[in-house]
Amino acid sequence: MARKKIALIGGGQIGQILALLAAQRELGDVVIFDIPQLEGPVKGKALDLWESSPAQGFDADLQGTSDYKDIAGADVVIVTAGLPRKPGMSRDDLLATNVNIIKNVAENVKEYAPKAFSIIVTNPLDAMVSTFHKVSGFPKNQVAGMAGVLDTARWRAFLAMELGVSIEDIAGTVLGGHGPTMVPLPRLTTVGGVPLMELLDAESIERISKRTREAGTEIVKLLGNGSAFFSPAASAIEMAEAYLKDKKRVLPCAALCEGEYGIDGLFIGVPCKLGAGGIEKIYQIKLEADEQALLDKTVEAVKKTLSEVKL
Ligand code: A3D
Repeated sequence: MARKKIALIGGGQIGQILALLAAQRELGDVVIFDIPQLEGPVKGKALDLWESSPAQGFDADLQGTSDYKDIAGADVVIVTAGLPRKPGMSRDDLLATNVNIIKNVAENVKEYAPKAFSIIVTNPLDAMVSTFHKVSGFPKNQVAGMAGVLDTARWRAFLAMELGVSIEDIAGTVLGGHGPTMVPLPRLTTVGGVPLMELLDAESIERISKRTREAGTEIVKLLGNGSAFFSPAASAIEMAEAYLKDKKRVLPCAALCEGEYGIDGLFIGVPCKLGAGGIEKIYQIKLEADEQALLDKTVEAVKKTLSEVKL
């Protein structure tokens, strides 16, 4: 069986970790695309990583390029092209610059890899995935935004830390837009089957929810120049793997809602089934009134950002 092909659009901080993880997991051959000014550096990153394959024991071809022709026939495209945040910036501050980048990326992916399952990571996430979908004209199941997997990973990690238990045993989900209005769902979070709300008091849960909502900003402040990259890359690879191996994973993704949760025509984080058909299903949760109110708030925030996108 021929190897799959993974095209990474953007070979910066996240792009390079994506390449490493895709190669280590032997998901397929990897092409790292960046702008012509960075052709040398992405070729260097690809070659350096490939030269680590004897020590790491993986078989995968790695190529750096600034020619979109090289992504032809990709099975998966992961888009990280665009500016990241600096301390003091909100994700929405990136909108004007990144929307033009995503337009250009979508046109080229449409031309050279029209069958690829496309995972968007660029911020502001919900507006960028919507822009990519509109410009590419791809079917809705073929386009997903990565945010919920990361937001949920952070929620799970903070809870494991608080409770002193294995990360493997925390299950839960975070809904909504990728920003300060995202909605962790404590009522539906379990620790090895034990309801979280029987293990922690309301005050502790609110403290951890708040840290989750602000987790990206916490990293931006610590790094001082740029935003998180290991955890976003690991999260996007989880989605790519679910698609390539038809795993039917249930993961929160920014997906196009057309009636689900009463949301119409908006990409936003919801639990999805991810398999060979891309986004195969959106799961609807019966929300309590307070949860629905938080979801309504995050929907308004995403709509507001989207209203500023000029295509
Ligand atoms: P960075 O290291 O700057 O890499 C971005 C790369 O995109 C750079 O190498 C640029 O040269 C390249 N690029 C710029 N314009 C184009 C273009 N037109 N075509 C192709 N490549 C281009 O950033 P990063 O990797 O740290 O972050 C990438 C994006 O992901 C940013 O927008 C972040 O805000 C975003 N991000 C999202 C999350 C989510 O959870 C959604 C988390 C962390 C970062």
